Amino acid sequence: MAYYPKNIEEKWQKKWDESQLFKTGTDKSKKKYYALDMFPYPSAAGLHIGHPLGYVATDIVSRYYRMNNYNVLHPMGWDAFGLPAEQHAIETGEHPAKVTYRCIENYKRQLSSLGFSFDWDREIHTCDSKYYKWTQWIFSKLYEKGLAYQAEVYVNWCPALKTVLANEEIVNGKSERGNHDVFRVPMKQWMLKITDYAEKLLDDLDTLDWPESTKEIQRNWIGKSEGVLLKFKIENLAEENIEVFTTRPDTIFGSTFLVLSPEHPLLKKIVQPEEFKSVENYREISSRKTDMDRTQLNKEKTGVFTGGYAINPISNEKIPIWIADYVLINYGAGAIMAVPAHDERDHEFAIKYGLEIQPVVQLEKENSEEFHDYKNAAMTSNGICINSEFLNGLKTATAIETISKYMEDNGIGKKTKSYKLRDWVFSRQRYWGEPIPVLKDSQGNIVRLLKEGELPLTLPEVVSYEPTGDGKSPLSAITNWVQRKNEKGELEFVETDTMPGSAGSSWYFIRYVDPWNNHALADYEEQKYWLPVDLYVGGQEHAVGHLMYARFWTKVLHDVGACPVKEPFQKLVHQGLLCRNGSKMSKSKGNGINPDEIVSQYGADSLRVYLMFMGPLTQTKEWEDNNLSGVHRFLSRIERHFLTDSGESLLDTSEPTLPNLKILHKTIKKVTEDIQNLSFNTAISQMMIFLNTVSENNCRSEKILAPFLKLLSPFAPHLSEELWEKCIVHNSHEQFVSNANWPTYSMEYVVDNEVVIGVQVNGKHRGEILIPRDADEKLAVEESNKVTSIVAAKEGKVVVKTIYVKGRILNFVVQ
Ligand code: ANZ
Repeated sequence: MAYYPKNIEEKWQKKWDESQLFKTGTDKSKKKYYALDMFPYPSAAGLHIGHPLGYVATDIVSRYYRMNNYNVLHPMGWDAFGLPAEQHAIETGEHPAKVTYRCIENYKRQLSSLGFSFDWDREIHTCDSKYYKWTQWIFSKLYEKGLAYQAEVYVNWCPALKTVLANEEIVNGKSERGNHDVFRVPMKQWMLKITDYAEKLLDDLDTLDWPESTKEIQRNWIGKSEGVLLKFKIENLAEENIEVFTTRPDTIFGSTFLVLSPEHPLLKKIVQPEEFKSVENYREISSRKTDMDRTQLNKEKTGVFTGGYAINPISNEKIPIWIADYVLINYGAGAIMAVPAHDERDHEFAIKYGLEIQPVVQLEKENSEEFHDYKNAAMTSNGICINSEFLNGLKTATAIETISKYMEDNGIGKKTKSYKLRDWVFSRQRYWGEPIPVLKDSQGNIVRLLKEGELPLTLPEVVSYEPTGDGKSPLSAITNWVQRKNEKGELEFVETDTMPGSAGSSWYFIRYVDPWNNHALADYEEQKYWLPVDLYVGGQEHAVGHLMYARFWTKVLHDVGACPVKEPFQKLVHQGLLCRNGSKMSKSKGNGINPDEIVSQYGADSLRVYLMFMGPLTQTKEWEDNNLSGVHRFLSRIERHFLTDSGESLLDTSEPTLPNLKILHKTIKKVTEDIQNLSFNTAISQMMIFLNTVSENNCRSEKILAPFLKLLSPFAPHLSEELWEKCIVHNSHEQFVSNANWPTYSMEYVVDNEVVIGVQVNGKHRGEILIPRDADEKLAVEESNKVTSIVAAKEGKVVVKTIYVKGRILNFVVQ
């Protein structure tokens, strides 16, 4: 009888379900463990093989902690709002909810077939109004705290999709979906002031057990710079100043022109009539470029002269004002003092347009090769000021300090911090998202937010899912939903923008703690017990977006007293990429793997063990069909070690022998530690060694093999459960191996007390002895006297010297 998993896997999934084995524990005197996967967006394509890679890992950990008597929270749910379902609705007319729930059903079937120990009683759908009531509530808290506001901002407008896109939704300047053109246009949007939390988001990274590379990505995304905000007077425009942000105020004497971003608000006043046309033309061209395109260092710099001049506030020299799209409106002050001698971009720009270049920093070491390459001076940030009047001779750091103070004292500049982090554009002109709970008057002014008792503000039915041509959400066409009469009989208008996809996923980990609460987003005491998440597993592609937003919301909720923790995810792990034939698996490349096929051919346990055996969880790994069969054979061999061909138990109740006890205890130790370190591949290797050893020793002792099944069960839960039932359960008070107690090891079997060492006579190997590792020379010699080959080699000779190295060797020098 070959190992045929299909029947036993379905049988155990049903039994676990019926006996509610994985229901989250409620006895708060126990320790807790919260193991979380990034919940999926249920796409029509179904589960990708990359999903179970992370899910198996958290499932093993969850099962391990359950068996160690922890309360384990291991939930699953759905990131269910989003563009694909809506696009489908536009194309087919089918309600996005319908297609979403159909996809969810398929995902759930697929996940269940893999034997995951999720507590399905806590399943969350972000598109369920019972859930998004609280997403809306959080929005109102953000609003009350001044963290949600409306502003005209430059957004990525995609005319073909008739919607605003997030930066993440744009690839190479085109919409990720459909590859359409994207333009930068100003539009009134809801914004969340994540920048208010920049400092906290930066500082608290140090407290997290996250991959260093992800923390670094977040640090760069927040992009803190310290510098000076400096005012330049404008010629013939006394009432205005141009502000620039610079991190190198020490180079002020080398600033030979100013550059404004093409979107700069003062541009209208500065530009001279003869330059109108070229400026307008240039603005139009740069509006098509994304920030990414504009800031790439290797892109050729372009720009135009405005006709206007500014006055350098320190040297009082008159310098021309240009516009160029390498200067971003959203960073610093949206304008720069160009220092072409020392800034690479400014240098390229000055060369191209024939602008003056004035070196003001020199390298410290005159003899160094780079000395004459003045461009390098400032970039290495350890030069000496030249051509800079009272700064001459000062080292860069001191010069920055001196001139900053001078600027502050003279009211020209102000020390400041600047962040690359931008406020979060929080509105979309789409149907399939959380309605923003705001009432406006006929002029579009905000009247008030809906109160908690008025939430949820649910989505109405619409006739068309298409955004209106002027960029409004399809909700704006539903007059009887949009218009309401207040007590005074006046008309009020419901906001028609909806929230972006990342809203619901920014707090779902809190809801799992208490998912059916109607009075709060989750009970505070429950949160105190369960949060933060102990282990969060998901892809590194979320290093900024989701992982930054979730941290931000958690901090805000903490500050309004709704959440006890400041950080949501204590430990974060990214599973590695799965490749096949050398490239990342994907549907479009045709090298994908459908988990359903693997499950029906090899079984879920084989897939689970194989995914973990491929290599370290976090590394990129290559899919090999042969190795999958190898893992399947390993599980078959386990089955045959326990059962006869007709499925009878082969185990006996004999007392275990020492070698079998040793391999068992070593295996318990290794598997235990490896699970704690998420080193699943090495845990599996050890279980393979175990199987080889007990097979060679023909060991069928229940006392050895029952604990082994416990170790195996987080990895291959179905097979373990089946063998437990057939071979162990009649002798055990533990009905399911899945919630049996995790085995413990004792050091006496783990440490190898005895060693075999070679014995030489005059340097020649003559035999071996088995002695305690720390045996003294006397005992070693005594033992060697019992070995005839050694005794024979010494026969009739005199031992002149005995050399003994503990645990290594015994050598007799004889004459
Ligand atoms: C003069 C200067 C001289 C600068 C020099 C650099 C080197 P980080 O460190 O990334 O914050 N800058 C300021 N605002 C900008 C904007 N909106 N778009 C593009 N560039 C901008 O960079 C700060 C530096 O980037 C600032 O310091 C400014 O150029 C430029 F040898 O001022 B610097």
